[in-house]
Amino acid sequence: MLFMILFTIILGLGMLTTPAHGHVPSAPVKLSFAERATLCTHPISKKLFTIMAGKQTNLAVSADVTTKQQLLTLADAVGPYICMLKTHIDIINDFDWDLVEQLQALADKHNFLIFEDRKFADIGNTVTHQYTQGVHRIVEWAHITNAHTVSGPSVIEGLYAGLNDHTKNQRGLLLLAQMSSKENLISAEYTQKTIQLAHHYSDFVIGFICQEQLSNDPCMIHITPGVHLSKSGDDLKQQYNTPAYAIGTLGTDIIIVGRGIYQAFDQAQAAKQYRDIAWQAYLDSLPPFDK
Ligand code: S5P
Repeated sequence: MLFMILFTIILGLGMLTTPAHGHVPSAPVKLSFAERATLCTHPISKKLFTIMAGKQTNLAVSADVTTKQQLLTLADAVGPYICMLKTHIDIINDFDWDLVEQLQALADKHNFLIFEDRKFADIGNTVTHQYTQGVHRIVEWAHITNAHTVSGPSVIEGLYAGLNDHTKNQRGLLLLAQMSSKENLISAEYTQKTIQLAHHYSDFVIGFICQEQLSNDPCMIHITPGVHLSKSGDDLKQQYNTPAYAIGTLGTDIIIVGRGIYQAFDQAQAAKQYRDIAWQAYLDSLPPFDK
């Protein structure tokens, strides 16, 4: 295994930035999540890969519900099947700090990370305040958040400035390198520059929100929204790929599923179904000696 890890690092270093849009030629050796947990030093990457390998799940549920009770009920129902719960905390009508505490208790109970999908996009000074202040004080409870890179490196440095001695190294950032919506304005060059920013700030940036594998650095995690059991869309230009296609063909690590799960009659059963398909696609993508 040591040989494999060294080989992959050497290979990865040669291919750290690969062309966006158009597939990265798949690396001859793909590491398992367990191997990546051993290799990666950022505590949040390590924790995430460890959870994924231990619980056997590469599913994140997007909890786009609008009341405290709906959010807690969903988190408890899908908790056993997910590595990460993604929130849009600003759509909760009756938000209070008790919700944060109950969510943290559920994350401990079921062993998943909390990802607040805040999509920060302002200058550094503003995002420091948005991350740490206001009603939600995201930095205090979300293990992971994300940012657009339209304002350049300032957004990353501003969020990093919001960390204190307690949260430093206990928070991870994802960069939006691609989007799922039809006719979005992200160009191949923007994606490429976002990949470079991620590598440059890898003591804080743990990966990407993207539509395909973008980096061969095994410590960069690829997380993909726009996933549904059928290749389809909605009437507001969302575009869906299937779980098997996202993991198996596009080479991503984690799928994000929202309506496909929280609108299901049986949320737990739907989460299990998505988890089973996505996990099998991951297993199928590993070299035979790693399974
Ligand atoms: O490109 C993106 C990025 C994100 S984070 N496309 C997305 O759809 N998302 C988020 O993923 C979106 O904000 C929503 O919370 C979730 C997709 O939800 P679904 O109901 O369409 O599965």
